[in-house]
Amino acid sequence: MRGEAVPPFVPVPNRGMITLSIMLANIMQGLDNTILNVALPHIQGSLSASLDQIAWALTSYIVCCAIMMPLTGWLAGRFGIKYVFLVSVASFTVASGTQVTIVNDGPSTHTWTSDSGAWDSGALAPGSTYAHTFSTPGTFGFRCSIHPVMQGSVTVS
Ligand SMILES: [Cu+2]
Repeated sequence: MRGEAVPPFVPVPNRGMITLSIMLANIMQGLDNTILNVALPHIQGSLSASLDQIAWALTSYIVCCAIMMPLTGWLAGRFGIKYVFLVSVASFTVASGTQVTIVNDGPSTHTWTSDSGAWDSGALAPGSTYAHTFSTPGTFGFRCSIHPVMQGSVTVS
């Protein structure tokens, strides 16, 4: 580097938007780091898991981070920083899944039952909610098992 001329300043188009997108991706990563710790007791309760069993969720997350950190540098050198960044954000968004929450705001009890048996809310009293996360794209039919006339479908793209 000694003796080389400093390259002239080249203005970067959309510098603000580029900065903002990188900041948002960093915030997303930071949230992802902490959200599992916050959600762990709730996940443990939902799965009726012991402390040893649920600790594996954190252990596997840490192992994945340990694998991906050095790999990111290699991938960025091989494919380019911009491409690796875009693929990372896109795959994170897809892998996060789409959660649908159904609210029974009617006066009678209903169920939200999948036609394929993938989910079943059980009896939903008026005012109660039920959430299901769709991890694969497709169209999923559902019905109310109390009132079989009530049918519908959810399309996940
Ligand atoms: Cu019903």
